[in-house]
Amino acid sequence: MLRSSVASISRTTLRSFSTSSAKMSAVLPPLPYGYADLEPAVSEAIMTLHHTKHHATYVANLNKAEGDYASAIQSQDIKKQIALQSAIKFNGGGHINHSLFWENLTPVKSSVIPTSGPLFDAVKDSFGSFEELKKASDATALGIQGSGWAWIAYNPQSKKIETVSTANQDPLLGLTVLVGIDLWEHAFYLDYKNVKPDYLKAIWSVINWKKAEERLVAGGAKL
Ligand code: MN3
Repeated sequence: MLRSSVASISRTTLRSFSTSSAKMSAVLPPLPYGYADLEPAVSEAIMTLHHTKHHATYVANLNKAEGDYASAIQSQDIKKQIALQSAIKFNGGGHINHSLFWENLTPVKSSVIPTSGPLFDAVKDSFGSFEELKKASDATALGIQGSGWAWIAYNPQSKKIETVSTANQDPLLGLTVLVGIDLWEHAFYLDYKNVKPDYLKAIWSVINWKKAEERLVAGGAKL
């Protein structure tokens, strides 16, 4: 039984009904904090650009591609349907990934690594400690060639936490996302230039471990 990362975001976060057309369309979710609230880890400039430009563009392009896809189904244009699939994967993945990412970040003062509970137990069981989890997560993130995402995820089959990466905007399928880390240059270049280890150290200081634990429990971890 495979689980999709989509399952860990509520449908209302990703979509809303448009009353005028009664069509479903993706919407840009608001950040659960202010644009400057992740400083000094992530600057207000990056957060503003990343959310209002990058994520907003994935949402707009996803809606355009899905609208075109619906038309192509109506006109039974199979070639057009096939041609649209990469745009749906790229922009749909971008929307899913960023929606997960914003929610698994939090201001430094509320980023507290747990010392007991389901997430603590699962990390201890899979990695020994949060320090070892960070080492594994960093190694996975630094192993990405080009643009992509690093994930800390729960595998419901092995019942272990794993660190994995996906390329481009590919969403993580089959595992429950606990934490996503954007490794596209637009996520860090303004603040950290090419020094990815400094970005990874900073992002670790703003991880929302409460959200990660909620996702772990919702993902079916029995601990
Ligand atoms: Mn991004």
